[in-house]
Amino acid sequence: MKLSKRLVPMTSAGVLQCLLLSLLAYGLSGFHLAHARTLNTIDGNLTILGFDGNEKTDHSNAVIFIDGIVAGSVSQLHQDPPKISHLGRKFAPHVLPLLKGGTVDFFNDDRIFHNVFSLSKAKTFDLGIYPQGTSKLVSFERTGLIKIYCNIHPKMVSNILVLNNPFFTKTDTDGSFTIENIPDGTYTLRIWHEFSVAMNLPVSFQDGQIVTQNLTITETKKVRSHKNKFGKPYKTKY
Ligand SMILES: [Cu+2]
Repeated sequence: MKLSKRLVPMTSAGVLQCLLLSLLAYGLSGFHLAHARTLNTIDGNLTILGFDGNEKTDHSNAVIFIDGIVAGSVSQLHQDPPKISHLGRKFAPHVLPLLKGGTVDFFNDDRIFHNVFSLSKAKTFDLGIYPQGTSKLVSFERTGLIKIYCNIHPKMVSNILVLNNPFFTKTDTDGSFTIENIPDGTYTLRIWHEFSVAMNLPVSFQDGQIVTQNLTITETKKVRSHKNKFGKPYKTKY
């Protein structure tokens, strides 16, 4: 059968029908675009194995972050700076992931004087010795690991991991983690832990996916003693 190539003049009802179909098509494509922009989530559980290969009871203090996303958000910079407490001769938190350009409030809430210093490449500073109730702010402009120490008490240690984008989190005691609002793309998922070798693996997201990734790392490094701010051994052991 031959198809007619004759043009048929459109009636007003035909024009209306055509308009409705166009609107419907536009609406659908608009929905599709909005859907494509839906952000993604990664969640999962991290298991930490000790030196002996046995599972630890505490799976916290691992930093899980996504490398390769250009930071489009600086919202974190407008929040109150996170605090590092000195209470009971301990820096707390022991691990702090931080967006590049962020500030940390080193707050001495202990009953004794403390010092805060770092000789790390990404940030070298010395806040001097200061008493209870005193705060000192430090900004971190370069990415990397910054080891924080007290020049009086060698056991006071904190680790600040300065990162390029806000897509990071820290594991809870049970090892659970979630990172939300991740744009579509293929990136590198990185896992940092003080006593393990860094782990990297590719991860892809598309159309509002929830990617579940269960991970296992093993402790291979032990606590190392460190020098005081003058590069000399500590005289005290507490
Ligand atoms: Cu101290």
